[in-house]
Amino acid sequence: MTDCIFCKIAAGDIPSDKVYEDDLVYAFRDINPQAPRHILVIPKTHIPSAAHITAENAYLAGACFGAIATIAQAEGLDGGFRVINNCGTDGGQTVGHLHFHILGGKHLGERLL
Ligand code: DGP
Repeated sequence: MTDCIFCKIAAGDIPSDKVYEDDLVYAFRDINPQAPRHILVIPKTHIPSAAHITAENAYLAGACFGAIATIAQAEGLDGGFRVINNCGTDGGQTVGHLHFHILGGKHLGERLL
C-alpha cells in the first residue's frame, strides 16, 4: 500500500532500526519506546489491523509470532516479555498496518492497563 508508513519501512523507503527480517516479516525498534526493549513486528504484506486477519492471510500473523520468539531470544528476553496488538480506534491503534509490539527488558508487572 503506497501511503502506508509501515509498508514504506518494510520496503526500506523510510529508515528504521531493523532487528529482524525474513521473506514475510520485518521488525524494527519503536520510535517512542515504552520499555527498555520495544520492537514492532509487522507482516510485509499490508493488513490494516487484527480485525482484518482471515483464514487466507492468518499465516502472516503466524509468521509474525514465529519471528517474535526468535527476536525475543536474540534480544535476551529470557525472563519474559509482553506482546501487544492495538486494534482499531478503541484499541488505540495509530498506524493502520498490523503490528505486534514486543515490550521487555524490565519487569512489567501483571496489570494490562
Ligand atoms: P499503535 O498505537 O499500536 O498503532 O503503535 C504504533 C507505534 O508505531 C507507536 O508506538 C509509534 C510507532 N511508530 C510510528 N511511526 C513510526 C516510525 O516512523 N518509525 C518507528 N520506528 N516507529 C514508529
